[in-house]
Amino acid sequence: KVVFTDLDGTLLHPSTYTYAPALDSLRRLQSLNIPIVFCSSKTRAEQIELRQELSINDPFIVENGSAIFIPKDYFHLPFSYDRIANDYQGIELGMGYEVLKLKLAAILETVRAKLLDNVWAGSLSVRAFGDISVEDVARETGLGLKAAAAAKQREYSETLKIHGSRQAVEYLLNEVKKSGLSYAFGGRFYTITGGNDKGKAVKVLTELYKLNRGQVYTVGIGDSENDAKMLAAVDRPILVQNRELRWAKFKLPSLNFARGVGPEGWNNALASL
Ligand code: 2M8
Ligand code: MG
Ligand code: MG
Repeated sequence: KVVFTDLDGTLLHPSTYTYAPALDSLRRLQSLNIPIVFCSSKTRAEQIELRQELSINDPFIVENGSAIFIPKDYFHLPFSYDRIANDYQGIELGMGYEVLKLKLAAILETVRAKLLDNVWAGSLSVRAFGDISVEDVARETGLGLKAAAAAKQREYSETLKIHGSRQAVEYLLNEVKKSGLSYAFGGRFYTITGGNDKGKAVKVLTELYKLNRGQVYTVGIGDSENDAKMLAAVDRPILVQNRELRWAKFKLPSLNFARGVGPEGWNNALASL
């Protein structure tokens, strides 16, 4: 078995970011040597911090499927890796941050011009984590300053806080898609990437597990819309409850619904597995 897990709102509580309620199941999986693969919008810096805290040594997927990092000597790779970062071999599926930012700036310029010209548009405000201070990211997210600084270390994606009329927001998101970029809603913010998604990264990593370890049974666990493609790519997809005690709306056959918000749902779902 391999467990692919989202972080915010799933292994981590949607408002407090605690993983404490999940620890029983997490330790049990570790004692059974079942890999726990993070698959989140979070950056490499954020995920490395959490992996160290939890003594997790498996590969991880960053920035919404933008790149996979694999500890050296964990796998035999049938192709060469794209980069080495810390002690990890990185496979890059997404667009680099600099190029992405240029594209995004061009899109925002077009959108702003269009909105100025149109009475239907209403208001629009867009704030990018890359452009605001550590203090502002901390305020927006509820993260501490150190964690907020790690969230700002983006390599392949930008997090946007978007406010505005429905028409304006839809227009912006549509322009993002038209430009060949992708967006995913993670509960509070939008993550913009260069056309990649969590599903593709999970598929690549699953193939590597099969190649190196034979048959694998994959479990995926998430809480929101941006987990849809990850959940569609696994054998056993599970949704935990969000902060409103509801399950995100999904069109996916054979989905499993865990009772409990975030890490509590995580603990329940993986205990019964
Ligand atoms: C952003 O990610 C969340 C979901 O994972 C979102 O999109 O709503 C990212 O910026 C991430 O790096 C950051 O840690 C998180 C903080 O809530 O927000
Ligand atoms: Mg989430
Ligand atoms: Mg996430």
